[in-house]
Amino acid sequence: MESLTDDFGCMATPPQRPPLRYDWTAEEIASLLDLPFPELLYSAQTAHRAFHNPDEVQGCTLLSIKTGGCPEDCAYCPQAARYKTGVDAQALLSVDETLDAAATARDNGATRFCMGAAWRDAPEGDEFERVVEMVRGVRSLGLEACCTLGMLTRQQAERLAEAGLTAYNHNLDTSPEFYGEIITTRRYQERLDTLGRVRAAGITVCCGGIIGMGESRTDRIGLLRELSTQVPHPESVPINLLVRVEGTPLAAQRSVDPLELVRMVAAARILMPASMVRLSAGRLSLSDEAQALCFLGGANSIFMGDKLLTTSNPEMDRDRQLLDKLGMRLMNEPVTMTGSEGAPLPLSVKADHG
Ligand code: SAM
Ligand code: DTB
Ligand code: SF4
Repeated sequence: MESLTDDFGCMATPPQRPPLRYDWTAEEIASLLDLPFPELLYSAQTAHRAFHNPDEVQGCTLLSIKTGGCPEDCAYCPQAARYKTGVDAQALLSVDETLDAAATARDNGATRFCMGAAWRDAPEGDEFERVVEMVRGVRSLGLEACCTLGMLTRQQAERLAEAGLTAYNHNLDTSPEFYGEIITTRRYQERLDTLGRVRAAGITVCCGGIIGMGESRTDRIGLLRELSTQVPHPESVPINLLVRVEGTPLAAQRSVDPLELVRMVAAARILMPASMVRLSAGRLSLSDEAQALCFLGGANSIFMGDKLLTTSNPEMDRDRQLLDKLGMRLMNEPVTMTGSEGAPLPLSVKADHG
């Protein structure tokens, strides 16, 4: 890790790494979310600094490789065929189109490239083979490759692993109790089953959720508990703020206080200190100050580029200015996946902690 010496020559020694815990209770998580803000941020910073360089965030770029026309009914999603959201369905992109976008993302400073497809289940046959080629290509560009293709079979997970897939994104989105209010076309257990297959194939897990869908604090606690009691923890935990899209059932949801998002990020950081906590969808509606608080709370990744999958994201220049203003920078190398206790560590931290 680069020296944490400040301008006054004071050495900020990284705090000792706490052992990772997998037995968090709902009561403990509730107490964390209820902490006075200064205490919460102090605890999150302490956890963050033990495992990560607090001045760095990973830049990830998303590409929708297959857009719209999805048969599922996820109430937040602009790509569900049943909602009139103005998203035009688009067939699976070619390998070349995808790799061109990945190369551009890399040139812009991203170290992780995430390919999203609006499928309920990953398909079999030619389309799947094309995705496998994409994964190989993205890896050969020196990027981490992440896919989110819906539910996977064991064989599909193994094929993706062989191709070098770094991570598979499959979100639990919310608590088991609230899930049925948001999605009726699949069960929570089906999500967990796919996550189990991803893990068994040796691919790292990217799993998180969304706030702002009308869920209660108890539901946020339920989601955090599901995530933080997985063994091992998901290596990557995206925290999304609902992007309210006209035509979806959640278009008119009340906006969430950004400080609630900061609390969610900070709690995720404390519960899963070695994981990457990703400040994901919804940044366009956040002030610079709110994003800075999320970074202080332990978020260490953003999506870069003016588009997420189908909705907008801050322009790259705006993010560069934000990081500059904060004296922060993008990680310049991918994150290794072989840290202590099976958790991922940025290469820079690994070098320092052995
Ligand atoms: N079809 C696949 C699936 O559902 O797993 C992959 C694509 S899906 C768009 C990936 C994730 O994006 C969802 O699980 C959800 O967490 C997030 N997402 C989708 N629409 C969103 C929105 N409007 N606001 C915030 N997050 C959203
Ligand atoms: C995640 O948790 N958020 C990203 C990524 N994983 C695939 C997707 C956000 C999508 C936001 C809505 C859209 O742009 O369509
Ligand atoms: Fe389909 Fe995924 Fe959107 Fe749900 S979140 S409607 S599964 S694309």
